[in-house]
Amino acid sequence: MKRALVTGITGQDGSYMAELLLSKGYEVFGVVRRTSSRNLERIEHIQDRIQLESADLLDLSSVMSLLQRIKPHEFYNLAAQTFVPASWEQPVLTGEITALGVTKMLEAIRLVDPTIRFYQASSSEMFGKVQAVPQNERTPFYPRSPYGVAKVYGHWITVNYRESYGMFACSGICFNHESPRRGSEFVTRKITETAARIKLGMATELRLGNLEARRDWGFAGDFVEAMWLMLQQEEPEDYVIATGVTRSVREMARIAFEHIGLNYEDYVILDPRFVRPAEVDMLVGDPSKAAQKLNWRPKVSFEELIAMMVEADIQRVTEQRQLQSITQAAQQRQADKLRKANRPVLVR
Ligand code: NDP
Ligand code: GDR
Repeated sequence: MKRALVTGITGQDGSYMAELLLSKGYEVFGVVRRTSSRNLERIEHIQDRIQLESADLLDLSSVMSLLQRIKPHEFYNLAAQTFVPASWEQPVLTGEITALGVTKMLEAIRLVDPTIRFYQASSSEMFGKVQAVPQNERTPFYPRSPYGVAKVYGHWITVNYRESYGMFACSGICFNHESPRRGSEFVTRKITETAARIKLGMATELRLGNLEARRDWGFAGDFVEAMWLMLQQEEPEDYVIATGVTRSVREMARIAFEHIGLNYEDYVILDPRFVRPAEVDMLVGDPSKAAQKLNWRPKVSFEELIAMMVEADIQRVTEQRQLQSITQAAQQRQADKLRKANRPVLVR
């Protein structure tokens, strides 16, 4: 039975990757970092089928001991500080995790077992101020944020370990990919979640930054398949993973609101707090190498992706609201009981 180690398993891609590996019969190990409260919502449904191990990208020895004990065949490095605006607020931490963290993972493999196959989660943010349209594996990088700069380092150190030590190390240069499990701070999920709250009367407005930014958005479930395929090839190589279609944030908002019968213009407010110090204006990938060599194609369209996310958020917000009203009703009953018994009531 093949064994795989996944960093970032509590994140969006980690959860889809774990599902994919389980479906292919792998024994799946996931790296979690210690937190004071539980953070396993995305993998709760598969928790009894995977093994969670404590380690951190900042701590080389913790990863080395894992590799010695687990002896994985494949290593998917999906962990990073992933939120671009946070990389201006915490540039050093972003560099330590997202850049130098990759060297630590590669060093751990080199020292423990250099035959372990390694996947690095590179990003279209490396193209930043784009030098060609569309972007492919040969397009020069011009990152526009501390996050993008850190990803360029992570990318080249992966190439370098492949060339220096002959390791099977690949980078997937992935364009934006989303899902109902996307973090709420990223623009797609922020839009679908707030649209759902507006529809259900729990919010009245949606504050956004640059509506004209364009991205190549795909479905995370499709993208993890490409990552897995890269590690099944005879030769380690880097691949652009994208849909090849670019859309603006404005279009994204329009389609999400239309899906629930609303007009985005009635709710969206431009808020300079969400405008970035340096912006990536337009990204669109050329996935032809992945199509030819991996036989990979995205299955979910942009419209299907938005519909999937909006529907999931409507269901989630409805459940939250029901839970809230059940709790409020129970509190009210308890207060009434105490009042009847002439006992003091705690008012919150
Ligand atoms: P998420 O933000 O959803 O998940 C990030 C994961 O990294 C979380 O599990 C987080 O753990 C973990 N992590 C962060 N810091 C550390 C650390 N020091 N040690 C161990 N684990 C850590 O990201 P995605 O799933 O969206 O992205 C996966 C990877 O793909 C990332 O490397 C990202 O940069 C890259 N990428 C993503 C794209 C996208 O569109 N989604 C596109 C291109 C690249 P915790 O839960 O504890 O915070
Ligand atoms: P990105 O994703 O920076 O491309 O990084 P994000 O969804 O945060 O932004 C996309 C574009 O939307 C514009 N935007 C806003 N963004 C956010 N978050 N909030 C807003 O209110 C808002 N208004 C407009 C942004 O300016 C930007 O142009 C994601 C992450 O997953 C990275 O880790 C990954 O590497 C890249 O995708 C590819």
